[in-house]
Amino acid sequence: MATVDQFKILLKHAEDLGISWEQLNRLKSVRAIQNDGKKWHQRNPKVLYAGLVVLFSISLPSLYRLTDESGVSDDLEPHPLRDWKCILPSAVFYKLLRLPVDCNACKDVTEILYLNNITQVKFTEKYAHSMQPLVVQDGQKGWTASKTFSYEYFKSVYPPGSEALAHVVDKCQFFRYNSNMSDADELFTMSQNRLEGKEDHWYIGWSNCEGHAANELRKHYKLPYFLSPELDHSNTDWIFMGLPGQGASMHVDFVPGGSWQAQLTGEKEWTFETPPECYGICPSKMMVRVKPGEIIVLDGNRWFHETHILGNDLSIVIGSEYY
Ligand SMILES: O=C(O)CCC(=O)C(=O)O
Ligand SMILES: [Fe+2]
Repeated sequence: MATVDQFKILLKHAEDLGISWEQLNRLKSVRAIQNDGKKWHQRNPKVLYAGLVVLFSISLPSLYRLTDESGVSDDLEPHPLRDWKCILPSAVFYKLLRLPVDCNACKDVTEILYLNNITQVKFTEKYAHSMQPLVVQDGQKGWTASKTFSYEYFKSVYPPGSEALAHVVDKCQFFRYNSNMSDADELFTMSQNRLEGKEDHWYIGWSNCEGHAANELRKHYKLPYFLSPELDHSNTDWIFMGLPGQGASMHVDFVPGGSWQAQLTGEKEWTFETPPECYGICPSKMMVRVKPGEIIVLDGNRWFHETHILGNDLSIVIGSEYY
């Protein structure tokens, strides 16, 4: 077999004889020698690229499990996907990595539908897995949450210095959005002025991954009546709370299914934007104002969405996922 140096000398002779590099390159034997001289990654760039993509897709979720997944204790079982809702850095990666939406799923959606008295069968068959966003106006029938949940109530469920609060701070997810607030500890020790909107704006969300507090909260709400128990696989619920003004900025979720969110106090405006691959096929933008007593149902994995709190009241919602 020729060494690299011998090969170079051969090339030089060929050049002296007026044989061009292109002509030489057409010879199979020359291409084989060139290939022999290359490192494995130079010879197989496509395999290398595919491997990197697979590795990245596998390791990204694992990274998030290590750093962000709620450790769940007591009666709440951990679920690898459950607690990924709207994780901001992941949302940025997910925007790049998400699978393209099949635009047939949104081509017939023209507006957000208002429904009342919808049966579990109809909801499951017609809407549960669709891209049609809904507002179920009688969704909180029989709940006491809208009368009970307030900033003070949550503070009493997670009193400063309590184990419940420590657990939430250490193990549950906390989304600060644009608020300068690092965890639930800070949420419940903010000044009265900030609480009342006389200082910096605040809007946050957290997952109720701590069993005892979750059980206390659940005395006041239940699985929305239109959701069949077969769709109820998530033990973790989410609370989003904050002042009138900006809520969550535009993002897509990375959760196992559709989401429901019950508006307990205040009014929240949702803006939906079509995934870019469906521009011109699906509605580019839809907006809806959700009022206390209503439940919005949406597929946040496929619609880009953002929220704003309108009116004068503190917005408090409870929600979860179904699949
Ligand atoms: O309630 C909000 O402000 C945002 C919630 C959200 O993005 C979601 O439920 O996916
Ligand atoms: Fe979201």
